[in-house]
Amino acid sequence: MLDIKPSSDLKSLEKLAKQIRIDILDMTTKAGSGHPSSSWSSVEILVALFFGGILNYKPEDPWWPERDRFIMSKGHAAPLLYAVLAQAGYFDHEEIWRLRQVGSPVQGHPIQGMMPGVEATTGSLGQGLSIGIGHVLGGRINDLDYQVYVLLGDGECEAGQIWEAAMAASHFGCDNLTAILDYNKYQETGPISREMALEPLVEKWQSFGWNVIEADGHNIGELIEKIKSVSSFHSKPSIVIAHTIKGKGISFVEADYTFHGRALTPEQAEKAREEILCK
Ligand SMILES: Cc1ncc(C[n+]2csc(CCOP(=O)(O)OP(=O)(O)O)c2C)c(N)n1
Ligand SMILES: [Mg+2]
Repeated sequence: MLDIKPSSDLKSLEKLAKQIRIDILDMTTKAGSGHPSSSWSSVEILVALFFGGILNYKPEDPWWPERDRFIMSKGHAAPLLYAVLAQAGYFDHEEIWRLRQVGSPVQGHPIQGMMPGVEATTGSLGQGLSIGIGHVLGGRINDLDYQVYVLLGDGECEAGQIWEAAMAASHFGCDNLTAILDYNKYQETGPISREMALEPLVEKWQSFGWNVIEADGHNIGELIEKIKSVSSFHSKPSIVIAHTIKGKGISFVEADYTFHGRALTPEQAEKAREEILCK
């Protein structure tokens, strides 16, 4: 555990990102399963949101009505979510070692109510943006002023429900909704460009009535600045298209998309640890 407060300086946040990469490695290697490469892809995005002074939350009161909502729509990256929630103080860090154990609340995909801080049950891809819109509309009814953030995968954006939600969000003027797209250019079975191309992606989201910003998804400072900047856009939802590398930080995982959905062997894990710690 590192002693990191929300809004820590950039050097501390980078150190935290490294620690979270190690936690993801150790959790999935111990479990012998899971999605480490998908988790490593979004580390800096979650560090920016939770520790870069963007999300307003109270770990001691997880259901605080005015909290900002964070929905991990790409739910298979659950190891990352658990590692971040533990660092944020939602639960004891030791809990993360129960990942994927039979009877454990630290399930392979996040389940709302099982672990504090898990806002939504996800893992069946395509649903998180719709859940986010529900929070926006619910906040209006209840006169609550919060921001809603949804992390999407690019393969996930091949699901039709995403585009139905994209239409709905602009129709309902959800300007307190921000999607962040982990654009690592790969899904489970191969490159997005081959499986079902998304480009031209900026134009697509714009044509659905969204404000679109692009960012380097591994640059914490840039992510904080760009995600914060969207609050100045009124009447439209926003999306930050974050360019990332699947398996970021571990060369042999970055180079091989077939690592999706499998843990590293103990030997590979030692090599990965050296790479993470050396960078
Ligand atoms: C509705 C649905 N279909 C298929 C799957 C199986 N599946 C799990 S992860 C994944 C690929 C997701 O790719 P992407 O959104 O790009 O996430 P990444 O791991 O690259 O971050 C698929 C197809 C699923 N979880 N849900
Ligand atoms: Mg992807």
